[in-house]
Amino acid sequence: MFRILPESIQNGLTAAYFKVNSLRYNGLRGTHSKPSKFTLDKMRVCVLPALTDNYMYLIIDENTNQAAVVDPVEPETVLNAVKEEKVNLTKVLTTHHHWDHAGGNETLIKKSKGALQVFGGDHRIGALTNEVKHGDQFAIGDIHVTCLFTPCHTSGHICYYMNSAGQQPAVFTGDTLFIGGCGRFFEGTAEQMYCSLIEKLSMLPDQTRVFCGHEYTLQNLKFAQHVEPNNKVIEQKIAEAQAKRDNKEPTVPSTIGDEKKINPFMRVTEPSVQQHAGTGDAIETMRLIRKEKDTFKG
Ligand code: GBP
Ligand code: ZN
Repeated sequence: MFRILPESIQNGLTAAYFKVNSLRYNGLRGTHSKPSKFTLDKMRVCVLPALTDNYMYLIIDENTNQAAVVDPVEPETVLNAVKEEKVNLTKVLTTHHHWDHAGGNETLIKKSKGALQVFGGDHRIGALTNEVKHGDQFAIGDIHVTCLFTPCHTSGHICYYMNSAGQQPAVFTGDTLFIGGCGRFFEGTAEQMYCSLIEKLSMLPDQTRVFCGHEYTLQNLKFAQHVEPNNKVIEQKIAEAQAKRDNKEPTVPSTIGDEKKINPFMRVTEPSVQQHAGTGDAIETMRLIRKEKDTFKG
């Protein structure tokens, strides 16, 4: 029903494809991961590595050739990808105001040929044109986007949930949900992160692809294993992630279903995680494991 294949594998172009594209997108500079592409039926997602461990995402509706970019901190890389993919970029989706996510907005707008709308949930986001709140919807061609208000890492954090008639959805989670972990509580409480992760993101369909803001997977899974040493799915996910990182491949996307099996912050209602925290209360568990992770060295 649903197909998700890195296109390099799909097309049998592997190394050559990556080399050409990483040179085009990033010049000769080294990057933390190779750029990659995933086709979710009619929705194409280009994973664009930026800075030391950030991800930007170019999302393309293949029906209309309309595109949006999530957190374009490196505008030059984004514009090269737009040119390469021959798409019409019309929207910027900002997850939160931190400079490593929103810091490229103004330059991208100046350098971009067409007009761009900038979506986000916080006044501190540069060049904001469309302030959004929980439940707001808009479209990228035939792709439907729903805004999920997920405060805690920052007080105005938004995740973007996307689906396209009868096809596998995706969610862009910024610094709220990482693979195997979550963002630090810079501007919020354990109650808010509980609400964001358990009452909102966990309710999305299990097959929803998760594209997060940073490549933190291996560090996160080390902590996950410390919390649940007997969880075999974590062990499996570490092996998969390690194999990808050995090839400089991104570990995104995960799925909501997988996160519910491995991510301690998505599992604060589970007895095993509560036992580690030494409490029977899920919100208290959230508070305690986040506090422990703040200084966890692995
Ligand atoms: C690591 O490299 O493993 N644990 C990280 C350390 C998001 S970036 C870096 C870190 O703390 N990263 C932040 C985070 O939430 N990590 C989750 C975790 O440690 O479990 N940022 O760049 C961060 O949000 C930022 C920018 C912070 C502006 C504050 C301002 Br103001
Ligand atoms: Zn952040």
